[in-house]
Amino acid sequence: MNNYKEKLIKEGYAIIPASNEIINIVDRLNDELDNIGKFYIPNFHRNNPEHTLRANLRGYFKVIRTSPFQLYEIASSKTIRLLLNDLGIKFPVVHGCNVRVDVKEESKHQFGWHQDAISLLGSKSMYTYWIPLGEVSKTMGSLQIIPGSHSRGIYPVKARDPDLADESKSSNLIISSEINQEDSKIIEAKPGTIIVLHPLLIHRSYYPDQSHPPRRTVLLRVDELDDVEHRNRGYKTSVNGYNLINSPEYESYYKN
Ligand SMILES: O=C(O)CCC(=O)C(=O)O
Ligand SMILES: [Fe+2]
Repeated sequence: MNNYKEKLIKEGYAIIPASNEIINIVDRLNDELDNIGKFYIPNFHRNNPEHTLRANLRGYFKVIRTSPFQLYEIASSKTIRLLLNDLGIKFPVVHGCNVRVDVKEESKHQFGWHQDAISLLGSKSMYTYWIPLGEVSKTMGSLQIIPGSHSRGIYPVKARDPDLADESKSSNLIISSEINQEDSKIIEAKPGTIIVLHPLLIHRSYYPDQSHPPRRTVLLRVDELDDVEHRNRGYKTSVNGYNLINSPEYESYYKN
C-alpha cells in the first residue's frame, strides 16, 4: 500500500499532488469563471473579493455552481479515473460536482464542523474530492480538518439553515456538540491538488480573519454502486432528498 492510501485509512484524508492534466483544466475553468464574471462586472478580476461579492448578489454563483463544462472534464479526467481505480472503487458514479467561490463577507455560506455522510449518505467509500482552483492556506482560506476523526463514529447534528430546511430535509447538517480543535489542521495546497476526504471525517470551511481573494474550489463526490449494503438500502443519497436523519438504516452500515 502506498503512502496516500495508508493516510486515508489512518487519518481520514489524503493529499494528491496536482497532475498536469488537472492543472490544465483548472486554468481553463478559472478563465471560464472570469469570463462569466464579466457578464456581471465588466472589469471582473478573480482575486478581487469585492467583484465576486457584487456578482454573487446578482446571481453569479447560481450560474457557475454546476454549469461550466470544465467541471465535467475534471470528473471524467484520466487523473480522477486512475485515482478511483487505485482507491478500489469498482463501479463509480458521480454523486455531485460543483464549484464554490467563498469570500469571508458571505460568511453565511461557511460550512461549520460536519461529516459529509450524515448530510449526503452514499456508500462508505463515497469520498469527497476537494480541488482548490487557487492556492489554499491559513491566509487564503481553506478547509480545516480533524485528522483521525473519521473513526470516532457518528456525531449528533442540527440543520445549518433551519429556516430553509429542517433536519430531516437538510443536506447541510452541522455537528451540534462541541468539537475539540486542538488537533485540527488547515489544509495547505496548490491549485489542482486533490484532497480526498473520508465521508466521516470531521471538517469545516476555513475563512481567514482578514479579507482574502475569493477561494475557488471544486467539490467532486463519487459514489460506489458495487456495494451490497448500500444497494440493499436503496442506494440512498442526498440527490433524492435522503440524509441520515430520514434514513437511519444507514447508521448500522457506517458503524461496521
Ligand atoms: O468547501 C468548503 O468550504 C466546505 C464544503 C464542504 O465541506 C462540503 O460541501 O461538504
Ligand atoms: Fe464537507
